Amino acid sequence: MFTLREGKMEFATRPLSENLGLEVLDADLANVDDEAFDAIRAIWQKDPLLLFRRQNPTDEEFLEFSNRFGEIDVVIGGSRPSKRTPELLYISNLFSGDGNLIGGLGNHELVWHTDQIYRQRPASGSIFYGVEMPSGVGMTSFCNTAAAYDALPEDLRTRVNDARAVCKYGTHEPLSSFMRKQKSKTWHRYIKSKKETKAIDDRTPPATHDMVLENKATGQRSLYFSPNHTSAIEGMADEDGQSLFDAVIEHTIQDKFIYTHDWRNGDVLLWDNARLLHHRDAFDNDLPRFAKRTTVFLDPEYFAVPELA
Ligand SMILES: O=C(O)CCC(=O)C(=O)O
Ligand SMILES: [Fe+2]
Repeated sequence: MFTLREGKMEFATRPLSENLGLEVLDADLANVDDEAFDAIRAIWQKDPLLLFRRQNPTDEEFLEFSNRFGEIDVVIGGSRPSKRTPELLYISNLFSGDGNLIGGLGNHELVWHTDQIYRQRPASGSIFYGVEMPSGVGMTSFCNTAAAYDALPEDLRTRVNDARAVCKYGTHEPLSSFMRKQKSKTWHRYIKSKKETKAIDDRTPPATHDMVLENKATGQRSLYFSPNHTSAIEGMADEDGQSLFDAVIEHTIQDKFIYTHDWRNGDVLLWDNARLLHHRDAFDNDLPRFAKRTTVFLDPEYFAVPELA
């Protein structure tokens, strides 16, 4: 049960792993008042990944909860917003009666990435409600880039501190040598029409971001990058940029910074893209999987926020 300490509401939590993640106990996201919200935001400030189990919010309740953190963005990449409510992204491999997929991202592997980094002013909080989720497959892993920043060797830290990455949605020319070998894993292969590919490219012009973010409230620093959406390091020749970027990726994506989530129906995960990378395994397309996601502009008074306006 939640408790009151010094007059303030607090939720009990338990760690999801040694590396990151907290499960918040006894919270009902359909019924969050100001006090409960303050308590949840304080926990999210401490840990980049929060899990709430056994949730069942209506769309209105889910949007209302998300909106407490800040304005909800309408995602403009290749994913599919719900037709009725564009702030709600459907992530699914299910088809509707008209033969179209009801959501985006299908059943394929999603390589390590951060959401929205390809926008100049990214909404950095992702709130993901797993409605119908197969267990043991299609698992989603998270990598703690705040812990990775703290563990940087001195020389790499100095090099990355001043670096700015040029980000382009699912770039055709990824900087990372790992991604260069995996070019077929970008979104391009899933979109058959040239017209749609061009439309996505046109509405996602390049953006440039500091590779190190700082939370002004807590002083915590984190690495901010996305292997699949980065095409260059500003002001650096391709070879030098690639050697820096590859070194940062190799340092960051290590088991000691990673938690892998095995989904259950009704799980809601809050992840902060300013402090996490994430990855999803492929899964058998016969298994139905359906989730709803919002993407929110987190408040810079409490969170590290890329590219403050
Ligand atoms: O399907 C998942 O588990 C994660 C999908 C994803 O990368 C996202 O919603 O940003
Ligand atoms: Fe994602």
